[in-house]
Amino acid sequence: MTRELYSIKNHAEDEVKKAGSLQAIQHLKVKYLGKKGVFTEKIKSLKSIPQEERPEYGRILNEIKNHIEALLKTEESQYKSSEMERVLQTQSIDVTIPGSYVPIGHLHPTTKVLNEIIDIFTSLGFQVEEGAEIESDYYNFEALNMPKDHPARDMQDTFYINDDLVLRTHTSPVQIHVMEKYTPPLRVVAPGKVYRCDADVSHIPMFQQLEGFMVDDHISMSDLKGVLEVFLHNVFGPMTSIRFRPSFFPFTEPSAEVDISCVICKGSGCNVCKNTGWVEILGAGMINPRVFELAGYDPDRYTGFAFGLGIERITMLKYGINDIRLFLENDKRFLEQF
Ligand code: 2U9
Repeated sequence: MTRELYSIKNHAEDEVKKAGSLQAIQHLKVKYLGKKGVFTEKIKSLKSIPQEERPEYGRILNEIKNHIEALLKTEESQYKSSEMERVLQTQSIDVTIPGSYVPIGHLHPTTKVLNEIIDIFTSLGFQVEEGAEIESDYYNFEALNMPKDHPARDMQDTFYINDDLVLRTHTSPVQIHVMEKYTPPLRVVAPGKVYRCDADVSHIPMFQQLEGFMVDDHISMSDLKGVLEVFLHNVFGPMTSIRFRPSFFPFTEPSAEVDISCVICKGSGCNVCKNTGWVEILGAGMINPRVFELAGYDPDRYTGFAFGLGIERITMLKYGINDIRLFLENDKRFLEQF
């Protein structure tokens, strides 16, 4: 009986020796140790061995099975490590080759400039407030001293949603909401998209604005001048000259348009400044007491300044861009320059 076991052992040893590959070893593992393998079948048939021979037979079967199992294991790991050696020899990796380039995007130039502007105002203590792009006629016009049929409404060609709702033409409604919610002192900037029915090289129907205001006891035009000077010198450099020209807005009185010395020719005259040496950069003024009255603030107590600027215009002047429509074309040759 046990002779058969020794002959299986010899045959198995012979097969393992001649295997020649990892695959053949794995095949032998199944043949001898698998569910229907030679040793598994022998263990199953133990009960057919006469009882007095069974313990000795079982011990030898177990010994041989363990011996072949260990032999297969050793051979398997030897084949695996020589396969690894072969791969390392033939498929070496040059770790000095640069990785493959993954293109990543970056912020839009107007977003970069807007973030830069917001940083300047927050460093001066202004808080940032945002609001809805659809506004009522009251918040977009009436509360800003532009009653229905007032000619000042013609300054902003408006997209009407219905008789009472508009796409906001400026971010000023945000400041009205802020005044209704908080009491002075207030230092607020309101960035966001605004809409006007206008399109040419310097106008697009949706553009970005940043408006700001400061309200408290004793705020004067010199506060306005100081804040705008810090802002404009930060964006365009400390040598930039600034001038105020009298103007008119229904929500500010007095009002001014603010110019800076031309960023292209530094004031000597070019086609950007139409040979004047100056370019218009923003509008500003002292908040009209009528606006305070409508918001429920005491116009005899509080004064404040306000200003408004177009982000695309500032970006165009900062980078020397001559067509505002480039910002909306998504042409990578343009966008990759910033
Ligand atoms: C409140 C009171 C007053 C905001 C102001 C301007 C002047 C202005 C334009 C600049 C270029 C708009 O983007 S633009 O076309 N804006 O000239 N805006 S003062 O005045 C306010 C705002 C809110 C409660």
